[in-house]
Amino acid sequence: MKQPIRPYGDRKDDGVIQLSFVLPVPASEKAKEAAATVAKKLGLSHVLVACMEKAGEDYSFCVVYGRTHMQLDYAAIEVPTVVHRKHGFDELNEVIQRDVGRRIVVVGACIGTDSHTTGIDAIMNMKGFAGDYGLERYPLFRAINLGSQVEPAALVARAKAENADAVLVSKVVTQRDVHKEDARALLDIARAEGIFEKTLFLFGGPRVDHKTALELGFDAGFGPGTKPSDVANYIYYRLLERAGKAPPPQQTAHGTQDATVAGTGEKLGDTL
Ligand code: B12
Repeated sequence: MKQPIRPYGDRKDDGVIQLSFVLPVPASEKAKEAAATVAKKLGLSHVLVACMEKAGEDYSFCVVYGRTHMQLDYAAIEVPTVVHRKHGFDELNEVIQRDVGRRIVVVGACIGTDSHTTGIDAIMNMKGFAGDYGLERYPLFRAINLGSQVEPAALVARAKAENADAVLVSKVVTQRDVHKEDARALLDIARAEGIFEKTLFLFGGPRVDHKTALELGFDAGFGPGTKPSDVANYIYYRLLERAGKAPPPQQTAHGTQDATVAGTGEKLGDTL
């Protein structure tokens, strides 16, 4: 069934949207008219330049309101998401012991020239993120965090040497799509080194989503708000899948949480 929607600002379906952008000219009445023209050329009506500020010597930053008649069918939008059942900390360790029978080895890094380690640290370091323990804290994970500015070849080499189950790749800087370039290079090296097929490749960062990661050739993508337990559970279930084992029974001593979409906390019920 169709579900038509339209953006709105004041009253539902009024079509009002807000744009902000920079023009490479000093702030002035003429620059305001140029900003309004940009909005009109984008197809907006009832255009209002709500604010224009100096942004450096020869630049202006502006906020513009306008109306669009565009409408879209929300029901027709399909987005792949990482879905998995979610076990609590103790229970996950128990089921890994029971079903995998050894520690799961993960090797991660922030690759290329990127020095933003907080994302990969949030997932891997003992302390974790948002009250959720990192992978180092799980007795049934062996988490090797190589830190920042790691060349893709070095990450692949370490993963190969450790016989890693999963490689965790983080990229924060995305200017000129460098995140995609580095990510593709890493997978090419993994293929050449013969570890691509047998290893899980997870891609994460503020501008990464599951769809992008799949398009690049990764097994999954994780964006802002991802918790280490999302990643731990995802890896466990994918390893079970790859081993051809059925998902384990739903309940154990500690109880089983509902499945969630990684990073959103959205409940999905028993999907696995
Ligand atoms: C802190 C910070 C820095 C610190 C980093 C310190 C460190 N040790 O990490 C320092 C000062 C070094 C820094 C430097 C630079 N920075 Co900086 N930095 C930031 C800042 C303020 C916060 C980033 C952060 O810590 N986020 C918190 C973490 C927890 O969030 P996260 O990375 O999204 O991680 C989560 C998820 O994405 C996911 N995740 C992430 N990775 C992975 C991996 C896997 C496998 C999985 C499963 C999940 C996962 O899980 C995490 C937890 O939920 C941002 C702006 C902002 N407010 O976001 C700019 C920002 C990222 N920096 C930016 C820039 C441009 C730079 C510099 C290039 C600036 C310069 N000209 O020198 C340099 C780059 C240096 C380099 N070589 O990389 C830009 C990037 C723009 C872009 N899109 O490319 C930003 C967005 C600022 C901006 N608005 O311009 N920066």
